[in-house]
Amino acid sequence: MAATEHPSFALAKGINGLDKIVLRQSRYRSAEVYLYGGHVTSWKNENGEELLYLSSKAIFKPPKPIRGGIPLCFPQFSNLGTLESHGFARNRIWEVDASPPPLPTYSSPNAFVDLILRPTEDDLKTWPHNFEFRMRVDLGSEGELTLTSRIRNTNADGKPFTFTFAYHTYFSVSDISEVRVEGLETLDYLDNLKNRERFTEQGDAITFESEIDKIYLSTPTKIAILDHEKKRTFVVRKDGLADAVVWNPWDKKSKSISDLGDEDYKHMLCVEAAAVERPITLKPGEEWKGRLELSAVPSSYSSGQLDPKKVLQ
Ligand code: TA6
Repeated sequence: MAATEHPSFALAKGINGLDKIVLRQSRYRSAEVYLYGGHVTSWKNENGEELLYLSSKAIFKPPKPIRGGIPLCFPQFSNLGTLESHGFARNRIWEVDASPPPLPTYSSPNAFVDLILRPTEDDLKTWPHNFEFRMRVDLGSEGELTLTSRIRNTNADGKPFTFTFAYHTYFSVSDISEVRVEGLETLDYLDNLKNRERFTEQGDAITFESEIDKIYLSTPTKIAILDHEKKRTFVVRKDGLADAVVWNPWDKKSKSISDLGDEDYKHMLCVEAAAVERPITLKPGEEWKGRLELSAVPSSYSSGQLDPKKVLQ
């Protein structure tokens, strides 16, 4: 599988011959992004351990979105509009952006790639707006993974457009019943399992014992996912994305999702940096930026309780 080397990334052939980008920071620290969907499918730490969940039943064949990794939901989150669920960005072929506008690099030496998506003729029939969606995927020297999206309205007809957005990240966890999410306590959320009715979260960390599908509103910019068994904490930092979606289909719903293994819900959790409650409107020439930074840190448990203050500082 010959890879085409570039100073900061390698272009290679992935599953079903789909083009993918490989970012390397060291022998084991790596990340992979498919041009199909601009989709991060792998993020590995210094021990070569996979940090993202990717379904063993994932279908790498357009137009089916890839199940797992980090799907991009744009220009519509879920069924909040007339388009297909989660919009079309995740099942379009993206390109490597040869001349991206400058953006600070987070890692030195640089391991990053710039991708770009523009609407197809077909897209313009269903969503009649011209845009440039640029995304930089950056793998940092400490293994942190940063996705920076810049969406520009390039309509020539003076029309603004409005969209919702999410980085639909699937984290790999050892045992969902042993996982806690810190940083969303006491927040209001819309419950997708109850017609998006609005509720307020209880005061303690979120734990998991059944299906969950909640949109937390106006969250802090940092959220922690504590994997007790792996003594690992994922820290999610986000900018320009006010909300966070937490999803686990649990056993029954899993059986209705063909490209998800029946037992896989035990080893995955979606915590998605999102802009849902207040859709983003851009006039022609305007640009929105949404940044997601993921890091995985060893967590020193005492009594299974990790001091959220330390993590979320
Ligand atoms: O982000 C949560 C959610 O909207 C759930 O409602 C569930 O449908 C999930 O996304 C997966 O959606 P998908 O279209 O990828 O099957």
